[in-house]
Amino acid sequence: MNKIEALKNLLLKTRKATEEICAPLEVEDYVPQPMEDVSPPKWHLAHSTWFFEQFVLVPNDPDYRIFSPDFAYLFNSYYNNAGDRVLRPNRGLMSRPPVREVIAYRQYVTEALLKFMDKSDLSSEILAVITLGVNHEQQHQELLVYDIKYILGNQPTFPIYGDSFSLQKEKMERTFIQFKEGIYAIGASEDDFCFDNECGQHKVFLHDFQIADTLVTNGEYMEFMAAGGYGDFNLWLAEGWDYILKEKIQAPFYWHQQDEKWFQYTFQGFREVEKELPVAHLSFYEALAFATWKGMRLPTEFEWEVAADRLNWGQLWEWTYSAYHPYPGFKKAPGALGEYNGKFMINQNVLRGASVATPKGHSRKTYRNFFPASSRWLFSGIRLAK
Ligand code: AVJ
Ligand code: FE
Repeated sequence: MNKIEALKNLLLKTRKATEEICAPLEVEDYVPQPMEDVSPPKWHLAHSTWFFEQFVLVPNDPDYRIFSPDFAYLFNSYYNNAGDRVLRPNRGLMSRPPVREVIAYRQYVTEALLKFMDKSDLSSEILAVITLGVNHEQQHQELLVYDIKYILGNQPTFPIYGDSFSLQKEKMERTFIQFKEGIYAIGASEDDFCFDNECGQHKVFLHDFQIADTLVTNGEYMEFMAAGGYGDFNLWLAEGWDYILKEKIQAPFYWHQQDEKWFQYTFQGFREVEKELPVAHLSFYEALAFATWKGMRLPTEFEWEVAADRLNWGQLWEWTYSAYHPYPGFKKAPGALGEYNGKFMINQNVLRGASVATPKGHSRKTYRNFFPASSRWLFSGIRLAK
């Protein structure tokens, strides 16, 4: 199969997978935005489509006719180079266009892309933007999972989504794997697709370190809670302490206490917390307070990358104690696509690994995910280091 046929297959598979994630939803579930970080599923379906329309078809395909002149305003996320848009907190106000029109938009753009890709004169630059569009849609598949969980998991009835995206029990004994101090190569080699934020291989000096081969479990986290972890300011960063007081946080997100027992909302419904599962839905602040209570710390993103081949990873994104900053030699693309990652390189922490909600093949050991330290609705967990 040639390169273009392979990309067409991947595109089609990715477009279908996005719609499959939404299949268990009722039409009413596609619209609400219960908090600013959460986008309506309908918005994700349209925005991931607009990305291809705006950055592949409009600039490159003279035969393409725009589906609707309103959609750039409605479904542009944050690209100042692509013009004005509905502000993020207002995404849930759009009961129009209806879901069926967004589905039609998806089909229209997918078909136009496949036709466009049959033209013989596609440059490697255009193929790179289509590949970026596929990876972008995969990122939105994962965000869809977070957002669907938030939409369903904050309703009084705790509706069931289904068996997908469930966590597996961690191995019960933990080993700390040792690494020697030295100079290590960090970053993607750029032979295969990588995001701009992980490119620019460079060297980093690391001291001796040890890193856990398992994630922290619910059982261990309940010990921290029972020991008064949420009440001991000595375990917390000042910002984290202020945050848990202000938000009245006493447990991971989606946890609820009933008759001395802890329950959590999962995609399979409201269930008693299982001790052997990895603890999830924590802010960076909580992850760090737990590590501090253990007399340990969180790995840096560089330690994580050096250790990755010897770790079991992929259930939950792992908070690192590394700021999301550009690598040496970071190059920002000109124009709108330069806004993709670079402008967010401030006040966020890097997470490494992948989660059960990450599409297969999307992540890799050099992949840099990033969220503000207070984020809890993502599928995040804790790996200890020392
Ligand atoms: C990498 C998950 C932080 O949520 O904005 C989606 C992914 N980038 N569209 C985000 C993304 C552009 C990004 N995260
Ligand atoms: Fe996006």
